Amino acid sequence: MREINFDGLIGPTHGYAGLSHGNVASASNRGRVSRPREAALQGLAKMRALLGLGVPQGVLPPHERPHVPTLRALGFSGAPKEVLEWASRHPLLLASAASASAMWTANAATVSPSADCADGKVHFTPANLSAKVHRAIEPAQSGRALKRIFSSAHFVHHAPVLATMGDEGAANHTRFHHEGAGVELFVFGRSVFGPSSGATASPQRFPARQAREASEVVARMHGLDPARTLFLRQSARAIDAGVFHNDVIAVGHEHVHLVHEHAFEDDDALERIDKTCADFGIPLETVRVREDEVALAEAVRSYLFNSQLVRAEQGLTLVCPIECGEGATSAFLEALPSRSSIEHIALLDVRQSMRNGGGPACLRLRVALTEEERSGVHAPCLLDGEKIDALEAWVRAHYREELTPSDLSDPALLDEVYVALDALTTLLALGSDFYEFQR
Ligand code: SUG
Repeated sequence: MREINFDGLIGPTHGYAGLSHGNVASASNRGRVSRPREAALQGLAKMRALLGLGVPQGVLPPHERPHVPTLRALGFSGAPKEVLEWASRHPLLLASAASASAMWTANAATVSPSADCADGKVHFTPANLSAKVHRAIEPAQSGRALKRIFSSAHFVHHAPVLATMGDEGAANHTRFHHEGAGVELFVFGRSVFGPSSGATASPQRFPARQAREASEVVARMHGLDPARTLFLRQSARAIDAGVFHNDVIAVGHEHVHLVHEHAFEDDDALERIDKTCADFGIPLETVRVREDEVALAEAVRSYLFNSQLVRAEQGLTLVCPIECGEGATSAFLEALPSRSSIEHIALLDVRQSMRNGGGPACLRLRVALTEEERSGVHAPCLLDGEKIDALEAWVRAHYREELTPSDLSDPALLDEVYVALDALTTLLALGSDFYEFQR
């Protein structure tokens, strides 16, 4: 079994609208001029770097934005140009319908590898992302893309969980494994039926997005073994510090768990993970990061825990955002290889995405597949150097250098996006009915 990272290709309307209350970077960069071309090229450079490390890489296409059907559903009627003009008088709604947030594919779905699922198939559940208006419009297109790319009999696709049960996908899901079946950890911040028993605190400053009940639905749908599945509550303190997903405060892969001491609400959380892994022969190595090494605020600044932990040709490697090269995080990383089985540290520049609170790990969806399952994946979405060259040329041909909030109602932008996405469906052989505007 081999893990493939499916990165979201950053879309042409990448911008900073401050849409994610609780996400410190999103709020603090609101209104800033964005650089869509640079953003997409940074994303592609990350994919190339991962390939260079010997890690297989796939791509998920951006969504159609501004999404005119959403604007119509919000009451803005008329021809597309009139819709944009009317919506421009409601900037937050227009920005929501134009957001390129589908780039953060760690939120596209939860994926369970076949080894963990009762029927021996790979299971996908698109996240409903119901906590934020701009993200709640993603699940339909994400589900369509996943079905198109993973379409053989090896794959099972579920509907998103009921929207009142907030589900943010793989960003709150970690899998530990050694050989064969793994242990799957789901992290939630709230319960839809009120505070869950044993909870000592609720966040005061920022909302919790993930509902425990949603994680439980996903685990049942995927046919996971309850003995190998854990549901743990994220700490209110972390959420209030700006940790809006668990992947902002912990990262796990194979038998290694890099985790902040304040990630979980319950004191025995790490012990429970350890014990469950031990029960199934997984020799878990927990790297518990203390507050006095990397404070929560520093973790949110540097995005240390939003690094990708990957099995590279050179050994276990932590692929970090370039912001980790400064401050207390930098000192911590220098010493990390001497205290863990993480052998190498790589720093990558994804600053355009980082300014929206999206680090390297947010930009990818992990899909672990056997050789046979991999042969059932839509091959044009699996990358090699040549395909990345072609995608870079596509970005250079179609993306604007800069984008301001007022550009979102420019009818020319809509035309540019349609031309670009039409060309992309050819490049990735996704068919001529992949996007709604094509139908
Ligand atoms: O949902 N930011 C995203 C960042 C998602 C990060 N994903 C993971 N942690 N896996 C979010 O908060 C900001 C968009 C804006 O403000 O324009 C935004 O949606």
